[in-house]
Amino acid sequence: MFNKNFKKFALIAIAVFALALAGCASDGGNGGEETGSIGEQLDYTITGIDAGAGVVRSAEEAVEDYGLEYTVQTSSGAAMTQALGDAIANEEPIIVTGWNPHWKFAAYDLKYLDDPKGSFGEAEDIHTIARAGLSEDLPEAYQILDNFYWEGSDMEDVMVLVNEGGEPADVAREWVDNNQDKVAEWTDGVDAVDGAEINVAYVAWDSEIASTNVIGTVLSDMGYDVTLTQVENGPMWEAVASGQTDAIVAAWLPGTHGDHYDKYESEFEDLGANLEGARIGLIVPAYMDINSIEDLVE
Ligand code: PBE
Repeated sequence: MFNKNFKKFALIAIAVFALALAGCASDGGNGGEETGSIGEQLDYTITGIDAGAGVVRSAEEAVEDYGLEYTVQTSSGAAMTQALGDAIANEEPIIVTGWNPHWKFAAYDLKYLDDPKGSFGEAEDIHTIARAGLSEDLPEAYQILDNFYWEGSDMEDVMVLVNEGGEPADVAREWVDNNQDKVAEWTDGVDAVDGAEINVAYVAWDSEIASTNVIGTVLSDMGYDVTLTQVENGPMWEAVASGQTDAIVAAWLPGTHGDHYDKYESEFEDLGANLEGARIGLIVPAYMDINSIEDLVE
């Protein structure tokens, strides 16, 4: 009897002691990764995307401008959103190079870090750029590209469905079918063609996968034989400047791609904004206890 009770007592004592230890670790500040500055927790890493992206270059500028100890780790847009999703699932800190329009704002509770030094510029527009001579060679396509204009919410609708597993071409088909009023404005007064070839280049950013597939579907419906060519950012600009591609709908201006734009400006034709009010910056989950890039200064 005594023996049994003693065993019980000992077990309870051990359990209480273990709980007390666990309590210390979780609110005390000496357990695992939840300790130290945000920089220490993140190994001073900002999760970037592809090295050619303007937002990565701006993030590197921010590191300079604010005197941060961080490095911007490059990978891809897909790797970034994967890392963001994993961090949020575990309620861990993460800082990503991000932008909108983007499905991640529909999927997660996120915030931009304030950027008082303006490393990421102001609001941006996304422009359509045509190669030199497109208006003479493919006048109908030129007209449609010139008319192409949609809202950030339109682009996000497409992005959300692609993120949920839809094939970009199928989702674009569905969007075009469901938004014939908008598409009719882009094709208004334009004659259909009979199989002329057109190439549109883009980078595999989720936003540009959406826009390029939509404009590709519209051009295809107008009779074009459409090829969408996926490239890196620098080569995309080179391609439209040299005439290797006919057009891009992925030009983020004036800041994000301003360097590429300035380099080739005389060699292509800027057809103006196809979307207004885009933005880039450093983005964190809303549960993180920081609000400004300045909060990363140590
Ligand atoms: N982005 C999406 C691109 C432009 C479109 C913001 C990732 C960039 O940073 O170059």
